[in-house]
Amino acid sequence: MTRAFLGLGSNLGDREETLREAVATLGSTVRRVSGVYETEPVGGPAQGPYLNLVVELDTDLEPRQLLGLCQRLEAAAGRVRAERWGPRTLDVDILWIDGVESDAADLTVPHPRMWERAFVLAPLAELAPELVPPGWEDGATGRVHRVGVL
Ligand code: GSY
Repeated sequence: MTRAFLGLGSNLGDREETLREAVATLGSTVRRVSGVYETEPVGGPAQGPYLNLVVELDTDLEPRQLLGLCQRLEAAAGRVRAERWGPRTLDVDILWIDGVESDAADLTVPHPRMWERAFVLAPLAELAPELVPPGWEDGATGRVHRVGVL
């Protein structure tokens, strides 16, 4: 079993319910779930605020199988790939997998932009502070506000 962290975000439809269903689908592989954060959109066109959280998994899936699972969760939430960095019902990113570094075009692990995004670092810091650079609050992009738990 390997520890992995996924970042989930939603800014269309019933955001909280979408996140709840995705976490429920991950089932017994879920070890811990961070708090839920209301976050300012980073990148892309003008769009509404996101709800973001991070999930810690204990998984026996290979990285590419985990990527497939993330994509199936997005499809199940009705995600339509209309616009790069545009609004979406659900985004599921692999952030980190213990012991894995991958530079493939479709699978970069650790996630290449996670270190500069407050909507990733704030929830990740709750679960794995050792992965988060000290002083990240000063450099990370986007305002975030913890609104509770799922
Ligand atoms: O990369 C994840 C999708 N996404 C997000 C997000 O989840 N939260 C915020 N706050 N901004 C975002 N921009 C993109 S793209």
